[in-house]
Amino acid sequence: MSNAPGTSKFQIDLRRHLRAQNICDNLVHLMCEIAEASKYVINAVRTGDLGVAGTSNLYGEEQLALDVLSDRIMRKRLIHSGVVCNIASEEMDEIYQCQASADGLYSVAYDPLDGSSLVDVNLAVGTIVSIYAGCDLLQPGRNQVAAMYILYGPRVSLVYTVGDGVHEFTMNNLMEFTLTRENVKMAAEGNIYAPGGLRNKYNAGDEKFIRHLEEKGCKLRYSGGFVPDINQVLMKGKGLFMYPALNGSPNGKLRVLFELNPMAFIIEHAGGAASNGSIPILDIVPESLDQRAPIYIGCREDVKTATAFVNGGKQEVKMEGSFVNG
Ligand code: AFP
Repeated sequence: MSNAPGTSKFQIDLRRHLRAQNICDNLVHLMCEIAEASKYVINAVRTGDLGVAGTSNLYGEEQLALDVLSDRIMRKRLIHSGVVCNIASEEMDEIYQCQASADGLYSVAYDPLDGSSLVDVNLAVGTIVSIYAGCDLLQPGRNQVAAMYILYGPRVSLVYTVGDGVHEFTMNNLMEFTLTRENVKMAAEGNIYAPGGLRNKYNAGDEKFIRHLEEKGCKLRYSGGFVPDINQVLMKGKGLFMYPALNGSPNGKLRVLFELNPMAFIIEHAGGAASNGSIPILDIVPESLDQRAPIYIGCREDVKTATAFVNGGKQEVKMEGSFVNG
């Protein structure tokens, strides 16, 4: 991408960068609208009510006022964008139809405020968005045309891919998103790991994998927020996030449509991998809006090792550092 005279690469705003991608104007418009909506979510996070909403979501989880407000902000923006056919939200029980025709339109699945229960202890949270062409939202994640997340941390950053590289933008003092990293790439193997869920509910293979990582000297880095934890693995380029199947929860906790597919699309386009322990996340054919799956996501060699342990292909490392073939 060439820079306009007098501008450095890092003064490129989101709209200009999107226009340089090989995508249609409607998708540029949609992604810019989502970025605009995030500015109102930021305000809600920083000043909004931290109480409960008195309602529950499609998983039966109690909704916070922030969940409902953030969802309303995102939904209103998507409806008025004029380029959306169907909407699915982690905070809504069913698909919301904006328009019946599919020509030139997109469907969006989003988690408006992932990690909302962390806001009251001032930890980072985020918005996660998955975009498909047409009206069908129950497609394999590999069919996404775009995925993005906005991370509300010490700095507000936005990361997107439309299938040609992964790019990071940071919000400046004028609340504009300007390019800060282009074509982010992950190393083959990492040195940090983020283990979700209760360890006393881990299966044997996952426990052995964790011990393997500790034997390697990997550091545990886990905040309880999917967006900051994935962002750390991606931006450091060296790590793995996992939320495995647990005893009593064979599909783990995280949601395929709203969390796993968009993050897997981004991580794969940065050279990483994402698996449910058997197949790539992006090859899962979703059967319902609320479908969950175990996930191992990050450096491709680490994901490969995790799936080997999970499927009994490797045992724990002997003291001298060689695997006991089991
Ligand atoms: P909330 O959105 O209910 O706060 O849950 C956040 C989350 O879905 C995801 O952001 C984290 O990775 C995961 O839960 C953490 O779950 P555990 O607290 O069970 O580790």
